[in-house]
Amino acid sequence: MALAAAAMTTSAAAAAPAVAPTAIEATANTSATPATPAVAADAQFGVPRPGALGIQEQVTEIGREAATFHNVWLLTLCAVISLFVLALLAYTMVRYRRGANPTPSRTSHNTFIEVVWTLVPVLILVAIAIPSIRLLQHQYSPPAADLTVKVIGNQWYWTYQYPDNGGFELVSNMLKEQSDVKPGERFRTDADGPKMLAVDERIVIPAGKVVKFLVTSNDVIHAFAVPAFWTKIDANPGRINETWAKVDRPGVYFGQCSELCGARHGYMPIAVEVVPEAQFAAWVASKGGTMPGSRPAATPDSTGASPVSTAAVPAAAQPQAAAPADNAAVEQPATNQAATAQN
Ligand SMILES: [Cu+2]
Repeated sequence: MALAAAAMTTSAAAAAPAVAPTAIEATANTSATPATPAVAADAQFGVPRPGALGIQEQVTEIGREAATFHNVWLLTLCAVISLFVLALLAYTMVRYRRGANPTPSRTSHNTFIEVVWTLVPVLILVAIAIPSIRLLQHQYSPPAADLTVKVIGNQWYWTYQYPDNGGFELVSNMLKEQSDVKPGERFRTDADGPKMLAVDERIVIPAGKVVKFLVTSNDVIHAFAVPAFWTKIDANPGRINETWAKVDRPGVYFGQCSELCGARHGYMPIAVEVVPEAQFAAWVASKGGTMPGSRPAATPDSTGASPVSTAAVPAAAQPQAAAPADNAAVEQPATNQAATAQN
């Protein structure tokens, strides 16, 4: 892999158009990648745990801030208000029942109480609004991105592009169970992840780096959601939405399309594999991509201005060329047609 990466670097340095053919070669050379994933899925993190209560364990700073806001502040506040109202109701029902209080009070105004029951809710809302707006501000002012991944929703699978890394593309389909595949076809193992969540191609991102996700769709509205990152954003055709994540803990984190998008909406899971940086570079090389730092700064089309547009040429060239090595991409139309026919 290191050799492949070095070869990529030199060819990229020589002339940008040479990237695509070399990339194809690199992909072809490493097409014998084992079917089992490099990182096995975890039973604790990034998966819905049977019988567990509450929100998934958060692995981003934003996620931890949001989960704390929810678990510590909102939940406490809701519990206190509910208990207070319940106690007030119970006291009134007992203390002022007809038997104990035959002549009811005819009071219709009490300025003090009216001021209190107006001010207290206002203060409660302010107490919720301040941490809530602070959280939104943190979510919507991300630090400068170290890596950009373009996420594209399709009926009913995801494609992922790496514009900063030569523009290679992954086609990610849900893995079928062993009983549902023909002999010789790849099926889900426990290392891939739980049933209905495991995929053949995971998004791989480096640990401890700010990753920007540009999210869009090819057909209808989907939504890119990874609960352990506190990330959920719509994938709209013709628009690009942006979200981000900085995950410190290596591991595999699962999500699902979270916008009803058609018959097989429930069958387009998301799996994000977070790996140490060196491993990420090796993975990029194995996909025929390059690391941004390995390009010469003087290259006219280097990433600086618009990573998306500079990636256009290799992005168009690579997936088709790499497709024979990627049976998921070849299989895809058949899968969808079969699914549509079934439904
Ligand atoms: Cu969808």
